[in-house]
Amino acid sequence: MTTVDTPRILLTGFEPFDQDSVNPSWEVARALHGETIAGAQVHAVQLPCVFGAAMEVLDEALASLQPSLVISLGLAGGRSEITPERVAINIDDARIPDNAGKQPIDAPVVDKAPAAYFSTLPIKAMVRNLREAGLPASVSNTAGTFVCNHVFYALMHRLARRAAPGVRGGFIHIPALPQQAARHPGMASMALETQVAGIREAIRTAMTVQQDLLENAGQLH
Ligand code: PCA
Repeated sequence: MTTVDTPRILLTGFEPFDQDSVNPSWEVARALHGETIAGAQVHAVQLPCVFGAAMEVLDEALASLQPSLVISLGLAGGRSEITPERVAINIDDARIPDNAGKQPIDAPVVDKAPAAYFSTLPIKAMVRNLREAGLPASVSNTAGTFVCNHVFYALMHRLARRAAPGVRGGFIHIPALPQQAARHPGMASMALETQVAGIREAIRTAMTVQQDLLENAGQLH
C-alpha cells in the first residue's frame, strides 16, 4: 500500500521518433507506472522527442512530483544491452530532425553552463546487478548528441542546481524491441518483458546502493 508520503520515482520515456510507431523507452516506463520498488512509487511521464519541449515537460514533472530519484529512458537503436549512461554533455548536434523538424547543430543544451555532468546513479552497481540477474548490461560512455543527451544534460543541470540534496538522477539507453528490429534485419533487440525486468532491477539498485562500485567499466575507444 502507498500513502501520500511514499517517495516518488520519476521515470521518463520518449514518444516514438524517426518515423517509428513505438518507442520501448515509453513502453517500459508505462509498464512500471504505479509499481512500488524498494519503498518508492514509480511515476511514468512521456517526453516529446523535441529539443526544448522535452526539457519543459521534464521540468513540469520535477516540479509537480518532487521525486527522490529520476531515471530517464531512451531508445538506442542497434545496442544489444541495457546501458546506464555515465556522462551528459552540453551540446545539441542532431543528425536527424526531431519530431518538430528542429535540427540544431553545435548548440548548447543550456547556455553558459558546464561542459558536462556525470550521472549520479550507481551505474556500475546497476550493471553488475543486471548481469547477475541474467540481463545483458554495460556502462555507456556516450549518450549521443540528440534529444536523449539533451534531456539527460537538462536533468543533471536541474538536479545540480536545485536545493534538493540527495536527489539522484541519470539516463539509461535501452535496445530496440523485436518488432522494430524485424524491420531492420540484423539489428539487435530485446523483448519488452526483459527490458522491464532490467529497468526494475536498475531502479531497485539505485534505491538501495548509495556508494557505487569501484570496478572497471572503461573502453579503449
Ligand atoms: N532516443 C533518442 C531520442 C529519443 C529516444 O528514445 C536518442 O537517443 O537521442
